[in-house]
Amino acid sequence: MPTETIFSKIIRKEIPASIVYQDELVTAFRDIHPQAPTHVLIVPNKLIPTVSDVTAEDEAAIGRMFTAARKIAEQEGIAASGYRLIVNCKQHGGQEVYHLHMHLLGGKQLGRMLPQ
Ligand code: DGP
Repeated sequence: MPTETIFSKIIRKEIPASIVYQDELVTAFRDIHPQAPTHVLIVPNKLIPTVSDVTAEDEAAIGRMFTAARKIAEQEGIAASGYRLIVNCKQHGGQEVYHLHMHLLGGKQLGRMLPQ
């Protein structure tokens, strides 16, 4: 069994977070250390540690992460100006929390995707 992270407690509302969207498959909440005016994390309600652990069974939840991203971008007023979606995977990807999540960043002109 994968080990739960703080994100499972946020999904179950056992600890506080600024939840902006939730349905039966995914939960989205504001990042505690925002790197842009809008910085929301979109996570599957099911504990999937990393992209490497995704299976065919998870395709509905993974697809929902994208439709949730579109809705949240509209709610946040950044759909027209654009935004960036990032999924970090394991050590070299810079993943800190081992509960799969998509970063939704926007609200300003973002810099280069990777440092030169
Ligand atoms: P990553 O490096 O891709 O694993 O990003 C993890 C993000 O999770 C990081 O930007 C900070 C955020 N984060 C970590 N702990 C908490 C928390 O307890 N609450 C919230 N809202 N965000 C958190």
